[in-house]
Amino acid sequence: MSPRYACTVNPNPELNNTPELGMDEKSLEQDFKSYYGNHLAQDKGCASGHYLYTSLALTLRDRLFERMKKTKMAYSESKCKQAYYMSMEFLMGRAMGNAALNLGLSETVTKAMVELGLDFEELTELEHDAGLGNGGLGRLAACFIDSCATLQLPVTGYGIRYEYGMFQQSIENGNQMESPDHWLRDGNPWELERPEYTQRIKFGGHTEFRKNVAGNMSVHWVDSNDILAVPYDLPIPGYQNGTVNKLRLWKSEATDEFNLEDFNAGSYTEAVASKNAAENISMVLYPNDASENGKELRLRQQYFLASASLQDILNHWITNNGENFDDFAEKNCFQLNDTHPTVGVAELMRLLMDEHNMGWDKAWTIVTKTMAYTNHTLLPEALERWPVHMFGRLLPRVLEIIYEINARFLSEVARKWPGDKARLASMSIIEEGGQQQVRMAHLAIVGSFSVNGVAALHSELLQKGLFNNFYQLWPNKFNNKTNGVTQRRWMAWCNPALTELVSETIGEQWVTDLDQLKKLTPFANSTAFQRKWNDVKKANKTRLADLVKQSCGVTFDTDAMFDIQVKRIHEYKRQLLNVLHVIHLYDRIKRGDTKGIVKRCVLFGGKAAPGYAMAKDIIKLINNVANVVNNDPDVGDRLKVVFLPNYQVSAMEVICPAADLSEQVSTAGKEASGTGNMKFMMNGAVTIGTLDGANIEIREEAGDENFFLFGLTEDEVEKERVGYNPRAIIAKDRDLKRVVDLLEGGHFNQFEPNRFDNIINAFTSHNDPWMTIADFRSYIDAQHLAGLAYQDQERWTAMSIMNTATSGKFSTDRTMEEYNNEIWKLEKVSPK
Ligand code: 26W
Repeated sequence: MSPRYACTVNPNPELNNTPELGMDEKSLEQDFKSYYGNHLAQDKGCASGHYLYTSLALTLRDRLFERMKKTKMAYSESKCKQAYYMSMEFLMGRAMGNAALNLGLSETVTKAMVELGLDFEELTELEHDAGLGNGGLGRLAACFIDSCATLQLPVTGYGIRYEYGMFQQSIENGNQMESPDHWLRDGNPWELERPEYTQRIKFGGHTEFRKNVAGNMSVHWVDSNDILAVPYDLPIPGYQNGTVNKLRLWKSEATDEFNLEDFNAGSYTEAVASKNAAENISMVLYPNDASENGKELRLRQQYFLASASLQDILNHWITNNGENFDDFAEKNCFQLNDTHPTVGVAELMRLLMDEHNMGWDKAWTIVTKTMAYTNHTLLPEALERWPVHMFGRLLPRVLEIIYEINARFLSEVARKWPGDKARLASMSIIEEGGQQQVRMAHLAIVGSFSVNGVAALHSELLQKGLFNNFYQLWPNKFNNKTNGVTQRRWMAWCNPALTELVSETIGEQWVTDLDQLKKLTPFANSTAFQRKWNDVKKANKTRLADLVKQSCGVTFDTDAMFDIQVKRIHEYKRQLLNVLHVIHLYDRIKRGDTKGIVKRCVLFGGKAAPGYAMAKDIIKLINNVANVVNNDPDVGDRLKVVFLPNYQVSAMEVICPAADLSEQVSTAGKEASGTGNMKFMMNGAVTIGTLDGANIEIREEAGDENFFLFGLTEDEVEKERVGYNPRAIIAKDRDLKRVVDLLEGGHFNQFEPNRFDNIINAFTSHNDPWMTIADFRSYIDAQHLAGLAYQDQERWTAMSIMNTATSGKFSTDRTMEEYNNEIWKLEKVSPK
C-alpha cells in the first residue's frame, strides 16, 4: 500500500454496504441524467456526443465495478488458485456494447436511451477503440480474458496502459501515413486508478554482495534510477453471470525524488523535466508485429510490466500469508503471452531471493511451477534477443540471475548429451559469437513448466523444428492450445441480425456453448431458412458497403461476392498473391474473357509496421491497382477493389458479418494460427486458404466441400525451395505471364516509374521465402471454383450456413477450458 493512500481512519463498516444498483430502465435513465447534469455539469447548450457517451459509460461502469468487488471478495474468501495473463498487448477495442451485452442490459439500455431521445448504437460508435495491440496476439489476449470471466475462472490480465495505442493509418496518394493515436485524450470512463497499489521499479545502477551478521551472502541492487508503476483497473465482465474480472494496466510515473541530485544542485526545472524520461516507458505501443528491433525502451517496457505485476502479486500474497511461500506455487500461475513478459522468469527469482530471502533451489522450484509460455510465431526474425551489454546496463541484477539460470541449465544439457558442444551452444540462453545476446525464448522454455503453440500444425512445427532440442530434453512440457475468438463480441454483439436468426432457430445457448451451432446443420438446405440467412447477409453487406462508400468513395454492389482480406500487412500473409489474382481478373475482363467470372468486391485492410518498406509498397500497389480497376469503364461493376484505411477492432465488427469469402492465403508453415479466419467462419464466410495455422482445423470442422483449398503444404514448401525458379513458372503459365507483364510494363504506375520494382524483384527471386509464384496457379483455380460456387446461390448459402454451424471449436471458451484443464488447473468460483 503506497503511503499516500495508507488507511488513516477506522472506516465505518456501514460504508461497505453500498445499496445495489437498479438494473431496470428507470434506474439507468436516472443515473444517466445525474451523470450528465451533475457529474459532467451539462445544461441546455449543445449536447456534445462526448458527454452523452460518457454519461452512459459511467452508468454501466458503476454496475461493472459493483460486480467486480463481489468477484474479488469471492476469490479471496475461497482462497482459490489464481492465474495471471501477462501480455504487452490487450487489443480491447470498444467496451460499451460488450458491457451492456454481458450485463444483460442490451435491451434495457436501448429502451432507456429511446426514452431520453437517444440511440444506443450511435452512442457506442462515439467510443474510441482501445488499440493497445498490434494484431492477433493482442486481440487474442482480449478474447481470452472475456472467456475467462464467462467461465468464472479467477484470471487477471496484466498489461501496460500505453498513452498512445496503435497508430492511426490514413492513405495519401496510395501510401500509408501514420499519425499518433492519443486514445486517452478525452479520458477513459472504464478505468479506475489504484494509486494505493503503486509499485517501484529499478533500472540501471549496479549490484553489491554483502555478508550479514549470520555470515549469509545477500545481493543488493543499488544506485538504481527508480520509477513508479501506477495501476489502472478495467472491468472484464463475464456473460450474464455476475462475474467481473479485472485487467490491470500499468502507467509509468516519476518518483518524487527522481533526480534529486539535479534538484539539490539548484536545477529545479531540469529535475522536474526529467520526469519525462520515467513517463516515457508507458508512452507508446511498439507497432512492430513479427520483427524484433532490439530497442532499449522496449526492454524497459517489458521489465516494467513483469516487475510491477510480480511485485503486485507477491504483495497480495504477503498481505494474506506473510512471508510464508510454501503454497505459493499451488495458488498462482503466470501465462506469458509470447516472450514479451519473459524477463519475469528472472525477476521472480530476484524478488524471491533478494527481497524475500529465499534460497536458489526453493525459488527456482516456485518459478518453474508457476510460469507457462505461449509461442505465437515461428518466424526467426520475430524471436526476441537482447544484446547482453544493454541488458546488463539496464538490469544488472537480472542479468546475473539469467547467467546463473543458464549455467545450471547447461550442466543439465551436458549431463544428457555429454560432449555435444554444438547442442550446448544452440540451446544456451546466451547466444555467443559477434555480440552476445539473451535469447528470450530459451529463457521462457527453461523457466516454464508448459510451452504451447497456438494451432495443431504450429505446435507440431515447434516440436519438430524450432524447439526440437528442448522437446527432446523435456517432451512433457510441450502442448498445443488451438486459438479461438469470443462469440460474444464476434457474433452476438457485432452481428445482431444473425444472432436473432440463430437464436430463434436453435435457442440462445450458443452464446456460452458454441458447439450448439451444430444444430443449424439440418437447416443448411432449407429454402425458408436459406432465404432468412441471405437477408441477414445482405443487410450486413449493405452496412459494409456504406462504410466503404464513406471512406473510399467506391460503390460496392451487394449482389457481388464480398472477397475480404484484413490483417496486418506482411509478406508471409501474401496480400500480394491476392493482388495478383485481382490483376488476373482485370486482365481477363479487359480481354473479354468473362466466362464464369462472378461479380466481386475485393476489400483489403491492415496496417504495415512503419519501418517495413516492402509492406508499405504492397499497400501502395493495392491502391494503384484499385485506382485503375475502379475507374475503367470496361470493368464496370464486375470488379471493385478497395483498401479500407485504419483497420481496427471496431472496423472488423462491421467487416466480418458482411464477408462471403475469407482470404487466408499465407505460405504454409508461416501463420501460427490466425484468428480473423475464425471470426469470418463464425459469421458464415467460406474460406479460401492454404494448409496453414488454424485453417487446417477450420477445414477439418467445416468439411473439404465447404472450404476452398489451394497451395503447397508446409513439407512441399520446404522441398520446392531447392531449385525454386519463379521466372520459369511465369514463362510456362500464360495467365501469370500476362499479370507479370502488366506489372513490369508499369501499367499500374504510369506516372511513377519503377515504383513496384522491389515487389517484382522479390516475387521473381529464387530466394523468395514466401513462394508466391509457386502457389499462383493453384490459387487462381481455387478462386475460379469459389466464383462458380457463388453463382449457385443455393449451394453457396448452404456452404455459408455449414461454416457457421461447424465453428463451435473456435470459441475461446473451448480454448480457455483447455488452458485451465491442462495448465492452470483453477477452480471456478462464482460471486455471491
Ligand atoms: C518483437 C515484436 C513482436 C511483436 C509481436 C514479435 C512478434 C509479435 C507477435 C508474435 C505477432 C503476432 O501477433 N502473432 C500472431 O499471434 C496470433 C495469436 O496467437 C496468431 O493467430 C497469428 O497467427 C500470429 O501471427
